[in-house]
Amino acid sequence: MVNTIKGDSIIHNDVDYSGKIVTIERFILEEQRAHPTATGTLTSILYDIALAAKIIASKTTKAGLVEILGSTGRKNVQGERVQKLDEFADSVIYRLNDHTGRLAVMASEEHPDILPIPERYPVGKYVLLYDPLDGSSNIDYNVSIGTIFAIYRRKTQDGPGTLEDCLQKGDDLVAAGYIIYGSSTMFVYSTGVGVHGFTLDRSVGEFFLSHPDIRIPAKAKYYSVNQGYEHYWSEGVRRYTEWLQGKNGSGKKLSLRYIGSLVADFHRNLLAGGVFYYPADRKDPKLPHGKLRLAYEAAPLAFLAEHAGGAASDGRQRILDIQPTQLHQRTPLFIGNSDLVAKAEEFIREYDQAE
Ligand code: P6P
Repeated sequence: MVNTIKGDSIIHNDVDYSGKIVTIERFILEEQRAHPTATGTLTSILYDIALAAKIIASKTTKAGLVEILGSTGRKNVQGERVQKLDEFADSVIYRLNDHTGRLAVMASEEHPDILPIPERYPVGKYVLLYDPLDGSSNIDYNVSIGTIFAIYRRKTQDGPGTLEDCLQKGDDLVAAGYIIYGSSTMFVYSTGVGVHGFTLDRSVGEFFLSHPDIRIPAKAKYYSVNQGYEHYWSEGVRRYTEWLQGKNGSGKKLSLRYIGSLVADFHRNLLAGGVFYYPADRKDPKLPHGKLRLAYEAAPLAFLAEHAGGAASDGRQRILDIQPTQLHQRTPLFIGNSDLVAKAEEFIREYDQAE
């Protein structure tokens, strides 16, 4: 498949989109046509997620106005306060997908166990894992937040989907993406053939192709890490950060940008070039592997990073090679420009004890 942008023409999968108003539905359908064996089921799942995104976006842009701010008073499996918008996003995504017959099982950051398809509905051949509203602690401060999703084929043959279906390596992803609810609402996804961004036009309620074939710029501009935890970092991570800052004659000239909302930090680095990292640190003995979750945060974003020409590692191995053993397991994450991710692995290899 050839994806090229020549001058002002946009050609993807040999379809020339120049000058056309390309909705997400049209683009996904064209992509489906490029896969002769495609049945359209994956296409429909992506439509359903795009619809969920429009519904969630309708609330995130008014969060300050409607009674949806603040916390439900409950705590999720991570022990974090569940914000009302979290709960709303979680139920919208589940309810738009539980009856379609396209999924065998789901799993969400907000629920301790897998989410079975109700017995009254048929099961399908795909698995959907999602973080309904990542960065939700930022909701009350009007900071960009996001939804992250990962789609696999089921591994079990039939019947209700199982935990095994949800514990798959990122290398086996068939599609992944995120929605960022910020100054504009964008839907960014990949099915393994390029990474493509769509921007929501609220006036018509449509996502339009705005960022075809996203590639991480070769020259990175930013590094993104919570410097407030510096004293908890390993020697390797500390030296890596100094290298990124241009100390000890590294010659790097990167600016620090850290929003504290994973999707927003990742999105900026994807478009501008940079590296985001949330390393293992010693600030919380209960979180020896850092704060971010593998299944529905690190792995789907790693899939996108790689298909945009970048890389993602836990500091020692490729994120997509990690075989999950628990649904909510956490992982250190270094993600962005390949050379910067490789450099992180180099410092960790040289200065940190192997676990
Ligand atoms: P810290 C938000 O709560 C989140 O899960 C991610 O979106 C974000 O990257 C990270 O936590 C920020 O964590 O410890 O830097 O506040």
